[in-house]
Amino acid sequence: MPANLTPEYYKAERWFRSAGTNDEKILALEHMLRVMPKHKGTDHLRADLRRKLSKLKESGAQKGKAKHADIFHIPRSGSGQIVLLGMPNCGKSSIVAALTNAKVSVAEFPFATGAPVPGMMMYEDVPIQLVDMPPITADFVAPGQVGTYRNCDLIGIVIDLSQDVEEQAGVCIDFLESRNLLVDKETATVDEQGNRLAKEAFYICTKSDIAKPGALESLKNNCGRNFEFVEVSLETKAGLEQLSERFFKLLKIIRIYAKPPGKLIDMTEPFTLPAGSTVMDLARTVHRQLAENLKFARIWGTGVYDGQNTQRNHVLNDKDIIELHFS
Ligand SMILES: Nc1nc2c(ncn2[C@@H]2O[C@H](COP(=O)(O)OP(=O)(O)O)[C@@H](O)[C@H]2O)c(=O)[nH]1
Ligand SMILES: [Mg+2]
Repeated sequence: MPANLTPEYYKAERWFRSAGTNDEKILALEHMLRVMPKHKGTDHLRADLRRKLSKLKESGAQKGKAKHADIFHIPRSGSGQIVLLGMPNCGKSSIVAALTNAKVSVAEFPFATGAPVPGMMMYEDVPIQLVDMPPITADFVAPGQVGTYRNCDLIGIVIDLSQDVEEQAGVCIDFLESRNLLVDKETATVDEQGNRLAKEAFYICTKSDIAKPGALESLKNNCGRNFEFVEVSLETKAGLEQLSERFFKLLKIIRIYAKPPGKLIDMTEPFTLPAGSTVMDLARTVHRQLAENLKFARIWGTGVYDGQNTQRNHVLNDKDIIELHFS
């Protein structure tokens, strides 16, 4: 009986073939099993894929014991991790060089960047980690590279406005879509362990100083996804402040200053929490064990009276100041 496999299945199979790590292969195989049509004609294939999957999971469990270095694994630090994606020479390294003190190589020749390079930038008092990446092209993505994107908080798609923007957006979106890396209605955003798989993305449009006429309009109108975008020039530094601000907004985090009872507020190192977090979420972040003993909290900030007593489920706003009282 014919298997009658769908285009969606073949897409998942391409993802599997290009996967550079066991973890990525497991994700791709699980997706293949999910999208495979269910009928007699696919029984053999299904059994075959299940076998492959359990073998991979076994070998992953064994390997977990031995440490092996994965250059594409960049441990998160700061309040959020943003990883750049783009074709050769689009300006990825220039962005990281302009905003952080990381040692990246900016060059006129392609493939100057061979491995991810993380740097730390500040948006006001919030540390944000920015990761420079090797480029991708329509035909080449370094094996393992997808892992860096899988692990991040936000993807910055870098588009060179002096080149063909539709081609660049096409290559980048195809890379992300074919690996289920983009948040949308159909894509599962978390796996069984609760790890986030799909990400938000946005465009960073570079070289605004030498942009082709109409490049931005063409990106807005002809490139499928309606991502937000920021326009910058690394040459004139125009737009860099807006870019940092956008990073903070798109990470969807808020900062909260803690005021120990009877002491001064620490305005130097805010706690950062996902937007929508409550007083109780903050208590858990400040002190996991004591959180349940939270007696009351006072708040100074948006939409409240100064020093007002507040409920455990009160939703916090960016820059609120909170005094937690534990019993
Ligand atoms: N005129 C202009 N040149 C830029 C800009 N951004 C990057 N470049 C140049 O473009 C080339 C490639 O930049 P690079 O950051 O190495 O690109 P990457 O391959 O994406 O990391 C370098 O020669 C940069 O100086 C920009 O905004 N304006
Ligand atoms: Mg580079």
